[in-house]
Amino acid sequence: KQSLKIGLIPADGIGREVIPAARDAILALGSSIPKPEFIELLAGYEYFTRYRTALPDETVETLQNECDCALFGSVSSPSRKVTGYSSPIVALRKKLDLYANIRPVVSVAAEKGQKPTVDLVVVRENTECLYVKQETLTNTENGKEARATRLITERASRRIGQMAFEAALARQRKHLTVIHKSNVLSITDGLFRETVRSVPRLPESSGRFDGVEIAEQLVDSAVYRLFREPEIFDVMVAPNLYGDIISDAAAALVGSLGLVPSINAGDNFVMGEPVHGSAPDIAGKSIANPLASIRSAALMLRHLGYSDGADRIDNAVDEVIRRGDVLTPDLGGKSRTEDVTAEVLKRI
Ligand code: NAD
Ligand code: K
Ligand code: MN
Repeated sequence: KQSLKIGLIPADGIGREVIPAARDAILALGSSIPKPEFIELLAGYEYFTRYRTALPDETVETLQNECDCALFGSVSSPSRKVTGYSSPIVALRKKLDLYANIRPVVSVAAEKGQKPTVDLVVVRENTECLYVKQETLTNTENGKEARATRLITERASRRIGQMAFEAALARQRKHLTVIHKSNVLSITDGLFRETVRSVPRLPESSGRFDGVEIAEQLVDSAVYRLFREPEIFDVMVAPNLYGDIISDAAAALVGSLGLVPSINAGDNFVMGEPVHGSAPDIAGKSIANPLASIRSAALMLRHLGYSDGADRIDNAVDEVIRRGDVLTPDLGGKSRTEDVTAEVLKRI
């Protein structure tokens, strides 16, 4: 391959401050990957306030027709209902069929070579559950009544299950925990649980997952155990909403949301994205932690098979965290976004 075409969608808030850091980390790899070509693309709430759409067709079409992969920053989705607005990241995941959201949460060991205490991967289903966003509001004699559809399909549960088993197989412990609440939601979560558990018995699995140990945990007690004994988890697979919540919770264990990367992955496309949102409380101050985005670039490259480049970025990030003298305020430091980025770049 001659070049790697990478769509950049910074979107809103700190997304615009951290996506340039991810771009620069990729550029710093030089000739160890195909020559990167970046294509800036628009989306987000601010774009919506001007043009009445949060995701222009041109952005989707360019991603589909021209890009090999992409990096997404973060979007500011308002908590109240805004007529005509719909989250562009939720839409992109569906439009590009990026059905898996893979979120490694790893603490950095104090010394090189030491084992991290938290070392897990959340594999989150990325297209359905409550995020199908089918909500209704009706007036009843007892006041308003709001309802939401929660969709769980066998197809989506099977393919996220397959992705999770693959993720577990690739790791040293080969341990997979299925997260659900089927003691209460026996039909929806029951289908998720059953379908994921049956993946090793599918004909196409042909025994390849025999070495993966499978466990399960109700979502509430999973969060409890995550805080008390995070080392018991290796790969966790969950429906969309639980996976979203668990990964933010796990981020607290490693010190900051500003450290946790993800990829949105499908069979034909991958999009790196920091787990955090647009952080309006710190946006515009140049103190956002760029490391989650830089790690997302590495994760994206690893998914595409450029593991040497990914290792170089990850090692540089780990070293900056381990040294601890140039960090953003979320990690107790006093440095600015661009200083942390520069520290990483000179180590790549
Ligand atoms: P958030 O992730 O934006 O912020 C939560 C807290 O973590 C804040 O205190 C913030 O300052 C801090 N934080 C997050 N990222 C950081 C970083 N890189 N460096 C330092 N500190 C960081 O979550 P929120 O405040 O609940 O949501 C804010 C907005 O982001 C909302 O509009 C929400 O809809 C949106 N959001 C978008 C995405 C996405 O783009 N995929 C994900 C989550 C939230
Ligand atoms: K994000
Ligand atoms: Mn989230």
